Amino acid sequence: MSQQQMVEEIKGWVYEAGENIKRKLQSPLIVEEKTNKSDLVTNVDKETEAFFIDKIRHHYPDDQILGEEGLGDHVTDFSGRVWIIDPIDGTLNFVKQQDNFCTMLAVYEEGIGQMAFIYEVMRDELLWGGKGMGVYLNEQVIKDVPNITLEKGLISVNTHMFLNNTYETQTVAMKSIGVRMIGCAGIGFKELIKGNQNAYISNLQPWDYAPAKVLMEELGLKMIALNGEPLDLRQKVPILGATPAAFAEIQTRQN
Ligand code: 2AM
Ligand code: CA
Ligand code: CA
Ligand code: CA
Repeated sequence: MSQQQMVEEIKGWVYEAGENIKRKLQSPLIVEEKTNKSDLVTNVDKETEAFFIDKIRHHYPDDQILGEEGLGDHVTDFSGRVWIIDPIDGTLNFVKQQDNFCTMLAVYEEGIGQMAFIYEVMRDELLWGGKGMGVYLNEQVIKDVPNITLEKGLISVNTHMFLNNTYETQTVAMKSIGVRMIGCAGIGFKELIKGNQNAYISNLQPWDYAPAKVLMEELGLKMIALNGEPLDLRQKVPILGATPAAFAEIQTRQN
């Protein structure tokens, strides 16, 4: 199967997952706390992860699966093909707003991103693409992302990092024209890729940033770990995603 055919197949799964999520929002959610009151999981997170895993196991039985809710494999080794799933990204928004969340999926091979899907279900906005195949917003190709400077754009920062001034995020944010805190990593990166923001900074798990990394690399946008470590899909890291111009300015401030 060609990369193009595989992408079309996965897009079908993502749209189907979106339809299921919207339908399930019409019934009461079963909500559980994970580590604290702002770290939640619902039946829809688990059911959506199970939905993707079922599709992957059926069509690609030899592949490894890393899913946030733990229904996949215990992946320690990123050799071969690995699927990375964030079934509901922005669960707190999903529970409190029934809006501002995504469902996300990435396919990596030998640790290198090949395809990615960030679907903002309630806006019916699917950002998708792959290595060497370009990036699309629904059916519209994204050609060049405007290289917005730190001073001329809006920046998106994780609330905790901003309030604690981690990595001088307050100083960085004050240089920009405004700060946005949407509470959903997928949307943070999506707005950067759409040219609506100059950067996004947050403490993230692999499933939060893996899809955006594929799409951003394809578009020449920058992503690094702010702790200076190489990006490793095994752990939570402080992530900076940015336009090249904003990246250079923020990097200078870190040093
Ligand atoms: P999630 O909803 O899939 O857990 C919220 O600021 C954003 O950060 C969301 O994209 C959320 O993803 C992510 N996030 C990562 N680690 C988190 C945590 N421990 N608690 C809440 N949100 C977390
Ligand atoms: Ca979560
Ligand atoms: Ca997430
Ligand atoms: Ca999630």
